[in-house]
Amino acid sequence: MSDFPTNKPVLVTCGLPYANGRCHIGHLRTYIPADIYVRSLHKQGQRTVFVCGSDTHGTPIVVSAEELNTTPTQLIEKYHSHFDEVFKNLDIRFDSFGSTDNRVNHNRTNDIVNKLIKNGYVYPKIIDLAYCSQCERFLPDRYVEGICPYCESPARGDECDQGCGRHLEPGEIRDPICKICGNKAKYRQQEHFFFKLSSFKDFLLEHLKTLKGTDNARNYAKEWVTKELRDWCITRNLEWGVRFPGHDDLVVYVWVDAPIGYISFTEEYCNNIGGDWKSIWQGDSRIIHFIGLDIAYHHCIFWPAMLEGAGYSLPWAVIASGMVKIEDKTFSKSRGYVVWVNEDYLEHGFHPDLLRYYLASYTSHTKDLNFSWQIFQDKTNNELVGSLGNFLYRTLHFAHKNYGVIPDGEVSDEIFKEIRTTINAVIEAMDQYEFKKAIDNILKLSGYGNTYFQSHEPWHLIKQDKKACSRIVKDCLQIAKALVLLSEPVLPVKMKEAWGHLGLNGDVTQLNYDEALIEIESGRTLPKPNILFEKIDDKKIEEMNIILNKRVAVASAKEANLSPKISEITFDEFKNMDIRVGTVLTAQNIKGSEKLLKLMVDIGETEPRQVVAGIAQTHIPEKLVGRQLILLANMKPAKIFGTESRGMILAADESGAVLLVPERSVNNGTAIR
Ligand code: B3M
Ligand code: ZN
Repeated sequence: MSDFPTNKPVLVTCGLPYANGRCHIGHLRTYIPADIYVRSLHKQGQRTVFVCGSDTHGTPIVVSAEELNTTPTQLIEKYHSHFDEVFKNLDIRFDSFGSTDNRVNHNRTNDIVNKLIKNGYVYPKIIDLAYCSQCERFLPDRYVEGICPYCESPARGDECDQGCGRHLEPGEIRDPICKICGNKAKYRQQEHFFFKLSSFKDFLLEHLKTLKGTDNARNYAKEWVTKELRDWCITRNLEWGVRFPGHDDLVVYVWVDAPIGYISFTEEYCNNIGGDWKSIWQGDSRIIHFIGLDIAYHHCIFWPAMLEGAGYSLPWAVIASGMVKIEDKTFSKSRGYVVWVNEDYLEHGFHPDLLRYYLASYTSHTKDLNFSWQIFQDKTNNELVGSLGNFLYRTLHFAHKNYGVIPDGEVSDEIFKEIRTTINAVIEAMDQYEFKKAIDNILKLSGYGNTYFQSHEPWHLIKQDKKACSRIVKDCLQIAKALVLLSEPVLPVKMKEAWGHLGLNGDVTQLNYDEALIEIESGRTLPKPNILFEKIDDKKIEEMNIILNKRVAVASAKEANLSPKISEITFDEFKNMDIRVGTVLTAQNIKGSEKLLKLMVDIGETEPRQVVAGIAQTHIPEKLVGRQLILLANMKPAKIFGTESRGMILAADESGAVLLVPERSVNNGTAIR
């Protein structure tokens, strides 16, 4: 048995999803096992606080907001509620799903950063920063792309995401390119503030000796701490984020305020229920972080050093999962190897429990998980339908049909022994964060039950010796009760249903594993059971593979088209383009956008034409009024940043927009031939 329960609440967290895009099954690689783990702790009588929330700052947010022509606030609101809804639909039961842009997190971050400053762990330093002369701005993190100086792979500002995976400090990336305009960036000097991570080497080596969780995270961190521990730049030139104390032109690096979200979400939750968050974050509760291995550095090195430097409790365990592959290909949204939770799964009517089962039972938690629709069908049909579902249904159906109640008799000792062995094996596996192993033990009990039922042939026995048959049926019902309790953390919705089929009261999600060792009560009415798991048919899987293959094909075609291969057009096709001369009547900035202008243009029609143009960074609106320009008038109308645009201004794209204009003034509406 594990050394749980402790009498103090255990805090379990999951890495915070960036609120800049939809939830895919790669996200779920850690969220579902974490939820299973928390449910399993509950079944051992352990109190827990389970928190997560949206990561709402940093360049992942602001770059996405610009690309989507929206504001960071609108973007994070949209995707915060998206993730919150998806997690609820998948029965991932966070006690608090917060946002790092909540006031509590701004305040908590301020408290911690001020403590680090006061304790002498923060110092100013002039550094070289990528700067774009075209966009006239510094280029923090994902605003700059280039080459990783360590492995020569293409990398983005603060992370070598396609190569060695290292964290990159500002100024490290080679051949920097501005992500916004594509221009070569230069380096310019600017004062920033550093966290003295290097002074925590001895502390971290000690911390990593006692840190529990998975070896992959600990060993990765140990290697880095031993090899090199560089101070981290903890400020950025961004408008959006948590202000760095005393510097209105700087915000803290997102990896400062994001993990502090674990504390502020705990604070929010405890404040709501009248609990004491300090007993967790400044006490001796266990703090357990579930993350992807790609952020092990942040969680095993940077974060504990920050906590130590500011006088907060340290993580007790870090559990790092392997990555997700799709059809054995590296997960990649840009190449189409992605499975979206809503569009590709829930909206196709697949039950959430089936995906929970797949993601928890496919492989060891620290290994890479391959998702394929074929494997999904096989696991559902062979394991859930063929083993667990089959045993539960045949037992309950036989008992309902032949007895209508839980029959008399005593459950055999052999059965209780089998159940206890399974409970211990499941708890041991959960303690090792080996969810597949836990589920394999559950399936082993289900296999034992199927063999027990089959070998005693109750359908014959009932004709020869009803009393003996009652015992067998009762034994099988006890096994069924145990299976439902043991499977609830993985299959919460289906096991709630199954608990009802056993005619048992109470909420199975609130009952301990030990309930399985309490003899099922004879005489309780047994309702007619339904089939818990339906087979997934080939046609459905074929349909899902077509969707995935189409997505991959479109992505690769798009990638191919990125290379400038402009196909030829005929004169007729050119004649289909309605290109005219027009005069600008009005020109205004569009609220919230740095790039867009709304123009009203007279193109010789009764009504002026409204057009949105991405020329705000190269043209002053007032100076455009009265000027003639060239407009493609038969573009399909589009809504850009909430503003309708009916046409396109023609400009040469050479380090920003250079407007095409007629060589002399002509009538508005004059056609270009
Ligand atoms: N938002 C997502 C990632 O890099 C990042 C995690 C923050 S956890 C504090 O995986
Ligand atoms: Zn690299």
